[in-house]
Amino acid sequence: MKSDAKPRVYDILARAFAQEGVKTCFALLGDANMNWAARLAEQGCRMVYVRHEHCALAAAMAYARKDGDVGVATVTCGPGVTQLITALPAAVRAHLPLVVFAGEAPLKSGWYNQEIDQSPLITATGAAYHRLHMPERMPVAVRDAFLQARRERRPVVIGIPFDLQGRPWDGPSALPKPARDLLPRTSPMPPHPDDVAGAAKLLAGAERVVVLAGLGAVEAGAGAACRALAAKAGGLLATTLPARGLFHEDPFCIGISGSFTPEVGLEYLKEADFVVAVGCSLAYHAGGGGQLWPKAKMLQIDIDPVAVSQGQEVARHHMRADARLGVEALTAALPARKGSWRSDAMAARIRDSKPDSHAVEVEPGLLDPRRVVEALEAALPQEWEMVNSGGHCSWFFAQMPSRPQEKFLTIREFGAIGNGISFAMGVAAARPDRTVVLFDGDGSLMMHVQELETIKRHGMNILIVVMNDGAYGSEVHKMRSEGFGDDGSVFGYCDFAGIARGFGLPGRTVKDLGDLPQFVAEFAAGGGAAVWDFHVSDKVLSPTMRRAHPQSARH
Ligand SMILES: Cc1ncc(C[n+]2csc(CCOP(=O)(O)OP(=O)(O)O)c2C)c(N)n1
Ligand SMILES: [Mg+2]
Repeated sequence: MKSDAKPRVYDILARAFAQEGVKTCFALLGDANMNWAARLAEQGCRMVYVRHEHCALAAAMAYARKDGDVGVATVTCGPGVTQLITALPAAVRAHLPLVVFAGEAPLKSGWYNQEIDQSPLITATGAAYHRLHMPERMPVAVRDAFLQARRERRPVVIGIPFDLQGRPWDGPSALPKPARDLLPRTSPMPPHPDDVAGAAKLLAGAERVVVLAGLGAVEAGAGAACRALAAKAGGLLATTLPARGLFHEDPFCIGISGSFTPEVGLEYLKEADFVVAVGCSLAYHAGGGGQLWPKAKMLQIDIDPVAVSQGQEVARHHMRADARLGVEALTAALPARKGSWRSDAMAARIRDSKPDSHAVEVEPGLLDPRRVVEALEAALPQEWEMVNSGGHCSWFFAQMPSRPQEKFLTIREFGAIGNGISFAMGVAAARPDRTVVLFDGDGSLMMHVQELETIKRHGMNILIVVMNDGAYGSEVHKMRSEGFGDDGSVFGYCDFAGIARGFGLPGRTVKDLGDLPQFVAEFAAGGGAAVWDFHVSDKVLSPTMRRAHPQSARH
C-alpha cells in the first residue's frame, strides 16, 4: 500500500462512506473504483467481491431489504455501469434504498475507451444519478446520496471520474455530519377520525371480508392488528407475495393473494364482498387486476393511498394512515357483529387442502415439483432463511405456509430471472450466522452461475435448491399451448451437481424425497454451501399456467 503524507480524494470518499455506517459493500473492481474500494476495506467495511456487476447490485438489494438500511455496491465506469441496467429497475420498483459508487471516465483525456454517457442510462431505470466533479464538495454529495436513498427509497448512483479520485485532497479535514444524524425523526401517522368513521360504516355493512396485508403492514408492525380486525369482522386474512408468512399461525389465513393463491384461497376470494388492503401498493399481481375478487369493494389503508395502480382502478375507499394505527382505529370503531363468515369447517379446509389438487402422472425417474416443495417444507429447519427467485417454478416454492414472514425474501419487481443467487448472497451477508436456502429454476441459476465461486470464496452458508425441469418452464408451456416447438425453451437436464463440484462446492442430484431429512441433517452439520438438483417433470403446470394456457396442460 502506497502511503502519501497527503490524502487523496479517494481516501476522503472512503471515509465519508465509512462514516455513513456502511458495513458491507458488494464490489467488482476496475480502474475507476479500485483505490476507493481498497481504502473502504481498510476502514473496516466487509467487501464481497462478486463476479458480475449485476450481482453486486442485486445482492445489495437483498441486503438492504434484510438489513433495513442502505445497501451499497460499487462498479467501475463504462462496462461496469452498463451491467447494472437490469437490476436497477427492480430496485427502483421495490423501493430499495441503495447507494452505488460508480467510477466515471477521466476528465483529463479527450478520449477514453470505457467512456459512455452514464447519466441517461441510469436515470432511464428510475434511479438517481449524480456526477461528482468538484472534489471539495464530494463528501457532502456522498452524504446527500445517503439522505436521498433513505428518503426516496430508491437507488442513487454517484459517478466520480477516476482522475479526480486520485488527486490530492485539498478540502477541509473534517467530514460533514453523516446522513443518519440529519434524517427527520418521524412518528407513525394516525388516521383522521372522519376517515375512520366512514371506513367503519362501510365495513360494518360487509359480510365476507378479507384483510390483505402487504410489506407496508410488515414494516409498520401491523400483523397483530390485522388479525384482530379480521377476527372482529369475522373475515379472512391474506398477504401479498412479499409479505407472505405474516399470518402463518392464523387458521383463517388463506395464504398469498395473487398469482400464487392456493386453490381454496381462490374460492374464498371470489366470494369476498370487501377487501381491506393494508400497507400494500395493490400491484397488478396481488389481485389479478381485480379479477380475484370480482364482487369486493376495496378500502385501502396506507400512508400513500392510490386509486389506480399499474393501470387498474384498485380502490374506491381510502384511509391515509400508518398501517398499524389505521387498522387499530378501524377495529375499535367497528361495531361488534352477529354473524361471521368464519367457521371451524372453514379453518379445517384451509389447513387440510393441498394448494393444488390437480392430478398429474409424472414420468418415471422424475419428480413432481409439488411433492418436492412439500418435502422441503417438512425437512428444512424453521430458522433457515428462504430466498425465492422467478420463473414458472416460483409458484411451487411459494407454497410453504408454515414459516413466518421474516424468514422469506421475495423481490420480483421487473420480473427478471437470474437474480436468485445474488439475492441469496445478499441475505447471507446480512445474516452471516444463518443458513440461507435459495429456491431457483435451472434457467435462472444458469444465468449467473459464476457466483457459485463467490459463495465458495466468501464461505457463505447457502443451500441452493434447483427445480430443474430442463427448460425455461415459463416459455415452454406457453409456446406449446400456441403450437410452437420446444426450440429455445427446452435444453435438457444439465448436471448442476457436477457444475457445483467444478466450483468446489458439494452437489447432489436428489432422486428420492425420502432422503431429504438425512441430507438436511448432514448439510446442517457441515455448514457451508451446496447445490441440490431436483429433476422435475415438465408435465406439472402451476395452476396459474394451467388457467392461462389450458392447451399446454394437455400436451
Ligand atoms: C432476464 C430475463 N430474461 C428472460 C426472461 C424471460 N423468462 C421468464 S421465466 C424464464 C424461464 C426461467 O427458467 P427457469 O429458471 O428454469 O424456471 P422455470 O420457468 O423453468 O421454472 C424466462 C427465460 C426474464 N424474465 N428475465
Ligand atoms: Mg426451468
